Amino acid sequence: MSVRHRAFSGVQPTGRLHLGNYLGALKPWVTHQDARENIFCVVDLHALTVPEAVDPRQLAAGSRQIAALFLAAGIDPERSSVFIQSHVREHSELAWVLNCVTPLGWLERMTQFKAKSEGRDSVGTGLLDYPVLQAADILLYDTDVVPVGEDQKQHIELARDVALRFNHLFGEVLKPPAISLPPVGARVMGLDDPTVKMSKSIGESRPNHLVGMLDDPKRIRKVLMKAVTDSGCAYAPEVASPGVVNLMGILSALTSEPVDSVAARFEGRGYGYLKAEVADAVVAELEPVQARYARFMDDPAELDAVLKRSTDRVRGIAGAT
Ligand code: AQP
Repeated sequence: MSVRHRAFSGVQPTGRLHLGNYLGALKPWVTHQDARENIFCVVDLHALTVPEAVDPRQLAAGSRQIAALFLAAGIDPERSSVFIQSHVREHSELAWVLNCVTPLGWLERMTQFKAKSEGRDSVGTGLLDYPVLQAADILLYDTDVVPVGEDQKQHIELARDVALRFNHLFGEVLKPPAISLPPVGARVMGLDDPTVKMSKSIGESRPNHLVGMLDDPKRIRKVLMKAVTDSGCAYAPEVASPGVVNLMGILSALTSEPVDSVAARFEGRGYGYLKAEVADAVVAELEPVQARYARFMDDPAELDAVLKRSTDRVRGIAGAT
């Protein structure tokens, strides 16, 4: 009998989930759901690392909403575990143990820490320590593979290094994990500025930056039709501008049509045609997700039951570690 690889991944309950979160994480989780044993976590403790962005009255409700979105996206709770990080205390406990073996210099080098701490008067220790808590999340479950977007590559490499260092000091205890990136959609760029990653925090102040997973079709179409491109009409991926490459990547990730084929099909036509087709594909993909989300939110008892079953299941693994 073949042993199935175990996958672990998480999403922070901060802001509204967007197309980048969906194509970089949720959709690939669903695609590979049968091939792996899956543990998916709403990482609410990670959200505390930027405390000024957290409304304590909203955190629990926001975490449930993200869990409902996992399910609405197609995660089947019979085949995959879906739970909230702070409900399993071993995440914090292992993070402390791992803190004690992680050199400070490793954390100071993390590009996400540098970007998120830049220009701030005061930075909480939690922001620096974020990747160690993430390593604990992963290593707690003997994870083989971590399906994430490209922005998480450095953090997953750090989790590997922490596991290897721990094992070097104390013997073979922790399994060094591998990263799994989707072939397209691993880095969805901002629609108003395709040189930066689509990001929840930027989306809060710039309305045309992102498409939210729960946005209505009218808004989705409006934002995509306004997406920044260029004044030409070049589609070949090696010469197309970043905005066009981004739109073709979104279409390819949604329809599985290779980017080269998308480029060939649109050659000689204006970008408006590409934008309209991307908008149709995004609406067609998200409408059923939104309908299922509404059903989960209408049935809090069912959502609670799913979360409890998963929490009980993963606690067994976490406790053993
Ligand atoms: N633009 C993206 N393209 C592809 N994948 C992405 N992910 C995030 N942005 C993109 C992936 O989504 C998963 C959840 O990540 P998270 O909850 O940690 O979200 P985040 O990285 O905090 O998301 P943002 O939007 O980038 O938030 P801020 O603005 O707070 O930094 C991960 O697998 C991530 O790779």
